[in-house]
Amino acid sequence: MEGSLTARDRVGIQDFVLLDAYTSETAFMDNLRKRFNENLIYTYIGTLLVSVNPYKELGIYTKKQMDIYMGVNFFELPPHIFALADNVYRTMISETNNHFILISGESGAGKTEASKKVLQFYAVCCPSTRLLDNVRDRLLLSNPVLEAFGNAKTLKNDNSSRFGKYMDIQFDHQGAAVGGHVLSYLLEKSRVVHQNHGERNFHIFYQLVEGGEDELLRWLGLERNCQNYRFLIQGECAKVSSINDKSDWKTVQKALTIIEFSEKDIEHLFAILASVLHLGNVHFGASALGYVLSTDTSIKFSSNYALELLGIPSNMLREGLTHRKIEAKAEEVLSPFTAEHAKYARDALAKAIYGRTFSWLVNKINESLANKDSTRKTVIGLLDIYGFEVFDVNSFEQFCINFCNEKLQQLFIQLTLKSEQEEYEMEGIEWEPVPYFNNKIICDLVEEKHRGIISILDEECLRPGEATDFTFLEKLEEKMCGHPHFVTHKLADQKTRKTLERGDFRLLHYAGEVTYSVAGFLDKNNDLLYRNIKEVMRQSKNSIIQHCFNAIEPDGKKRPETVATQFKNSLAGLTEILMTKEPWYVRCLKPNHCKQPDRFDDVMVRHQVKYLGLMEHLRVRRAGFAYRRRYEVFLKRYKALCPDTWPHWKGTPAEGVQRLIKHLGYKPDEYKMGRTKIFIRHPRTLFATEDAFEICKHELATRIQAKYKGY
Ligand code: AOV
Ligand code: MG
Repeated sequence: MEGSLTARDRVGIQDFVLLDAYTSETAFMDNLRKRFNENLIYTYIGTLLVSVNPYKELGIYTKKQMDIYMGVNFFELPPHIFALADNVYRTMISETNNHFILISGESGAGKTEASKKVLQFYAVCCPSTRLLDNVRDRLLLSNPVLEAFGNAKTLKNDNSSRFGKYMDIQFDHQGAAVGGHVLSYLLEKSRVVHQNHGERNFHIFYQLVEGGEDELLRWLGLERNCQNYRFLIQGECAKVSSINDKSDWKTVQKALTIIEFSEKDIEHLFAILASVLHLGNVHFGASALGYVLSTDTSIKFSSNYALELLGIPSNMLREGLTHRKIEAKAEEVLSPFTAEHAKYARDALAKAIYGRTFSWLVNKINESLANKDSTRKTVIGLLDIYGFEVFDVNSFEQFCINFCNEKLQQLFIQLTLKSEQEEYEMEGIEWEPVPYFNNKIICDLVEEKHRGIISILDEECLRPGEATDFTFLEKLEEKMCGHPHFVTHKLADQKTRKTLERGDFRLLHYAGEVTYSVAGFLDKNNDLLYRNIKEVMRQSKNSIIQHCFNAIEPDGKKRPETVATQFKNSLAGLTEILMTKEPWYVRCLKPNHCKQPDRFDDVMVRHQVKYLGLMEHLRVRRAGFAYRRRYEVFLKRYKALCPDTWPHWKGTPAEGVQRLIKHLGYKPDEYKMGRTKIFIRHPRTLFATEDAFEICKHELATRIQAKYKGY
């Protein structure tokens, strides 16, 4: 394919490992740019796939393309996400073990698109029985539903994931996709009540208002005009040219039926969405003393609708939104809120309703994807989370998202750069260490017990009334002072050139520096909902709300875990899940900031190549060995290829392997013998051995057949 010099000059090299000047970042960039200009967005580093977002349809994801890649050796065709998917699948079948594909890259780099392509490949290409056809449809259609409720337009990406998603696809022993399971991570629910300029609320709201049938809207008391709803227009961009809310609505509706949501479920789900929009329009007037006026007509109008839709007894919610219940001397006293306070209660309720409904939705999808038979299955996990993001103003949400990316980078480092090099050392293989930046120091800064930023934040959340966002910042400054990745406004000039506002702190992340504004940190971390509002919600006639608010709450006395701590723990859980599986990587790169095709911003891409550690990965790959097998395993599989080792080898496995590969004609630079394993440098060596094995198996079978024919 890349035989002639001119072709190679034009399209570059499809595996960076084969690059002559493999240590040169410039050569790496040249190759990447060359290929991008030819619409070749994929390049390998060994088995790792690098992908550059083309921001245009390339026509490379058709059924025909899938057929081309199905069942073909990894390096025989041009790099493609389908080749990776196919390779993972076939390894899973032949080794009957579990795998996961880690898709990473910053916001807008193409993670979600990549994960969808992988899922489509499995749904279309894996064998299936007619019985299981609907599993494939459900797997595929879970995506538009989750995206409608969990994605939104941000300044970085018109379809930005605002939750983290890990999906297991389960296969039976014949390789048919038989089920799935989704784990979701921290939804950015503050978006329900607030959107920055140029951003939108979650897609589903616009889909409903734009696409909902007349009758449905009438029933929900909604008008077909996003401008009428405060929760939809704060970003002043309800309409987005790249998004067709109307047709997306149709897709989601169809998907909901195929995933087997009952008519009642769907009705209740839409009622919840509408009630959130109505809640957003509840306006609180204030008395001369600042207290909320519960006689205000807008409260009545909007909240009547909200109440009706939520199936809540009249007046209860209104009271909950405008008064606090205080228990005094065995008596309950209602104390009125200020208008400010009432707004806060309203927003907290809208967020709680949406957040809990989202969790309900994920559960519902899981019920529909669950495979009930108990035979052993193997899985391929797909990890698609929110990418690293930096805006003009960054808040608690970005802090959590960027921490999550920091953790995934740590996982990547541990699984590739660190453990790979440690293994060579352990096996006694001569090795020139490749230096790399280990971001563990930043992970620790955020999550270390008793000392990290999350712990300090939690401590402040324990001092209601006394602590504020600013006391939190003061504590941070006091405790983190001098940390190489933490900058306060006092030290800003010394460490970075840019100054910092009071009220901000800056973290030097693996992917760059981010300035966080502390405003709202305590509140978002606490995520409190007034008790009497919760009680009101429990009485709802809406089955989803009822379910969401009646779920067992942690023991009243025990303090519920804060948002950041919950998130930290769920990420630790995720790491544990992943560590038991065999990893594969897709590293997505974003070519420009303007979401435009055919623009390759050198500085920007080079920065990503750097922080993703691609050069280091290439160096380790290039100097290292693509395959390794324990001597016993290698010998057991291939011993039939050598008369000395077949059928039984009496010596040590290492000696047997030595004899075997000598017979096969391995050259000295193709392999190394470690303490317990043989290391093979290039995949092609193993492929050749594997081919010989196939022929040998075939011959053996023919011989046996011939022998029995004689009888
Ligand atoms: P992300 O998942 O990495 O960002 P997406 O996968 O949503 O990014 O990609 C952003 C947009 O880029 C998509 O909506 C497409 O328009 C375009 N795009 C990405 N990959 C391709 C491709 N292979 N071919 C054509 N267009 C593509 V975020 O979720 O924001 O971190 O939180
Ligand atoms: Mg995404």
